Amino acid sequence: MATYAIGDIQGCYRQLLKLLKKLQFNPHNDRLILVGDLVNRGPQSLEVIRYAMQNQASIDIVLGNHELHLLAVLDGVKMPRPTDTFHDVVSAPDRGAIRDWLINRPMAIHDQTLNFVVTHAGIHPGWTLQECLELAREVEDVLQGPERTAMFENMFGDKPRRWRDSHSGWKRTRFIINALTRMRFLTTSGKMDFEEVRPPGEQLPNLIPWFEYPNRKPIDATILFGHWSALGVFQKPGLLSLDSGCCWGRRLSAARIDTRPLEINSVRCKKVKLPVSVGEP
Ligand SMILES: [Mn+2]
Repeated sequence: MATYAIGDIQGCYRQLLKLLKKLQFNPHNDRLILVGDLVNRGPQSLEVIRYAMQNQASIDIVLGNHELHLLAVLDGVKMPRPTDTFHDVVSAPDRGAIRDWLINRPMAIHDQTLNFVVTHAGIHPGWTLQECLELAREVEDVLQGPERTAMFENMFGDKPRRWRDSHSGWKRTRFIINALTRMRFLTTSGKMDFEEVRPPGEQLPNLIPWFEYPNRKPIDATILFGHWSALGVFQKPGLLSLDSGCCWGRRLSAARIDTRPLEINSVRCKKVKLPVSVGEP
């Protein structure tokens, strides 16, 4: 039995199958963690979701920003954007089952046996592991409860940018969602930034990657995340990022995470044609 993690698939179903074949992934024996953004940008969001649903006994996912956006569209709160390519999900006969499955997926996964924690974008530097898991749970409770649609109505926006334990209401929910699914950099004064997408080293001088933030609270587990295609596959003690820009014509990557050293495998991807041109990411 092996445990693998795969980065942002973004509707690239053929590349997913190619990578699983290369890994010799066996859903009856092995386990697979997907770091979110299974959907959108690529051509086959519906097939990716259905594959994860059909194999949910062996596949765990965390929700990414694109799943939350898709859910907001499925709930009728948001219109699809011109760049969205998940119309196959929106018009699928099983969209209700897909919505019900997605709203019951976690925002964070902590595996104590293998000692890793997974979120789509990372862990805010001001949070301990326990705080991160509790805050993720707060969002999961709203997603699974009667306030879900209201949450989507209040989810979009960049503020507040600074974490306070005292944040309450939708401001609090929005911050947690933004930190778990959209964060890349923070300013030197501790505000999350959502504009800069380039890799560390190319950013504006007042920005610091979340994982390099001074005095970041120690996390006693390896943090697995995606979302940052320009960062690519990136390994440091306690960190593993896996978004290697599949839909941007780069690679779809997997790590075997139950053995050391972590073994990385990947397959090449074609750049997908979007309905309107958009810059990476
Ligand atoms: Mn993302």
